[in-house]
Parts: sequence; C-alpha cells; structure tokens
Amino acid sequence: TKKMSGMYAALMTGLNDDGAFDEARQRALTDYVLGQGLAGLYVGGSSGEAGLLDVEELSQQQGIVADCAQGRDTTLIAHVGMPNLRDSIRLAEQAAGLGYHALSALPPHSYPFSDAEIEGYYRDLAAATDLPLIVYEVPVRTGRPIPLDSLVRILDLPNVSGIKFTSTDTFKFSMLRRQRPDSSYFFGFDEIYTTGKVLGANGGIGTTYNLLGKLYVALDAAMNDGDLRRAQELQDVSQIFVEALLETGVLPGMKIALRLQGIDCGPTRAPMALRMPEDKAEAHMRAVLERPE
Ligand code: NAY
Repeated sequence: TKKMSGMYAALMTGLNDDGAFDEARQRALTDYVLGQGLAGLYVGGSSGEAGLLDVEELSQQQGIVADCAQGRDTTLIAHVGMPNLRDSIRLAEQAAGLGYHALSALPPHSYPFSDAEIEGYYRDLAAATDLPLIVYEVPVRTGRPIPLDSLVRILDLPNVSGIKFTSTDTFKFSMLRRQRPDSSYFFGFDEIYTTGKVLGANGGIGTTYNLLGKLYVALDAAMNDGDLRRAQELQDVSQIFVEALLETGVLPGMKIALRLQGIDCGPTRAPMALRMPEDKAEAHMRAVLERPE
C-alpha cells in the first residue's frame, strides 16, 4: 500500500461557554481548518481534548467532521484511542462506516500496561476494521516511551501502516524508520517539524496547524525544495507561537488565538484551564499573532 504523507491538523474541539460539546462551533472550526490547504484532519486526538470527552461526544464529533468534509479532497484520520479496547473498537467501526481513511490510537496508558498488553491492544484494534492504523508514540502524554523493539513489532501487525512520533528521541525515530522503511512516519512536535523531516518524516500532525495550517504547508514545501533558509524562517514563526502557548497552556491558548481570528470554540474542558487571566492571555496571543513576519 502507498505511504501516507502530508500535513494534518490535529483538529480541536468546539465547546459551548459551559463546556458542553457544541455542534455549531465544531462545524465552524472544522470549515476554517479545512480551508487551509492541509492534506487532512486528525480527529479526536489529544488536541481535540479526547482525554476529556466521552465516547458519545467523540462519535458525534466524528460524524460532524465527516459531514463537513463531504465533497472535499481531504484525508480524515480518526483517533480512537480510549482507555479500553471495546470503546476504541466501537469508535473505529463507526469511523470506517463514516468513510474515514485511517485510524490512529494512543497506546493504553491508564494502568502501567506491559509491552505485550500494548501490542495486543494494537493487534485487536487493527484487526477490527480494514482501515490502516497509525500507532502513536507520545511519552509526554502516556508517561512511558514504547521500546524500539516493541514499536517494530507493532508496525509489523496486519493493517498497521505507520506511526505518529511525538517525542524528542529523534535517534529512536531514525532507527525505527531504517528498520521499517515502508511504514509511514508522521512527526508530532510542531515546533521541531524540520528535525523530523530531515530524518525522514513523511508529514506532520499538530495542534498549531489548526491556525497556522498554511505556514506548515509552506514549511513542508520549503523542506521538499531544499530551501533550508526559508524552512528555518517558517519554523521560527512556529516556535515563537508555541513558546507563547507554553505560557498560556497549549490548548487553552490555541482557543484564545482562534477566537481572535473569529473562530470561537469555547474554553477547554475542566480541569484543563488557562494558566493566566483571560484578558492577559488575549493580549499575549494578540501580540504574537500581530507580530510582523
Ligand atoms: C493530537 O493527538 O492531537 C496531536 O497530534 C498532538 C500533537 C501535539 N502534541 C501533543 C503532545 O499534544 O502539536 C503537538 C503539540 O501540541 C505542539 O507541538 C506544541 O508542543
């Protein structure tokens, strides 16, 4: 099968002011992101506050996004990683029925599972539908990197087509790619995408792409053209934006920045919260967005 590639927004979630899932806000945000010329959307992942939503809300969101994407040339990846395999499979089956093109899942991490349990989870999830499955290595989220030999075994499972690698262990990324060159490699840290690309990433998936989608498409193109000066300029802009988000909290700050662009997707769901008063966060994000390039 052909490798997957390109730049994907890890789609964020529309909530109302009380923190309930909000269909209208989800649609407006999805249309805004679809307008940025990215390869597609990664739906229901960390950036979508999936760890704070329930299965009903995630299935509703899958349906809304599929509907917004109707008739558009875009690739939809459904993140279906839930604390238990049954819910993950339920979301995967629904995504397949809705016409999603691929699946992805965080490794189970609500208990200290063994490598064998994690591999078993991916084996069963991958077997549940015909869709290609993208493994997710993200130790900052799970608290535990998956060992290289275990990642290789997961990539060898039927229907497992690639990995979203969100770790600064880039040597491990390279070793994995050289051991399994036919898999698809997505790099998950927006602020160092160039690093992943140099080491062979086929694309990127990230939070800040919701807003800076065009910038990341241009960054990937600059890298493909070998225009390293341009790539570095663009990566600097992305880094300055991420630095600002680290002060507000990444997702809460993104929601402020999106609202400043006219896209209100509400607050983040508790307990996730802004790390500074709202008026201060607004001024902080406005200053970054208005910064001359
Ligand atoms: C997802 O699952 O929604 C993602 O793709 C998240 C990717 C992000 N990584 C994490 C750990 O959340 O975009 C990155 C990240 O927000 C960005 O690089 C800022 O550090």
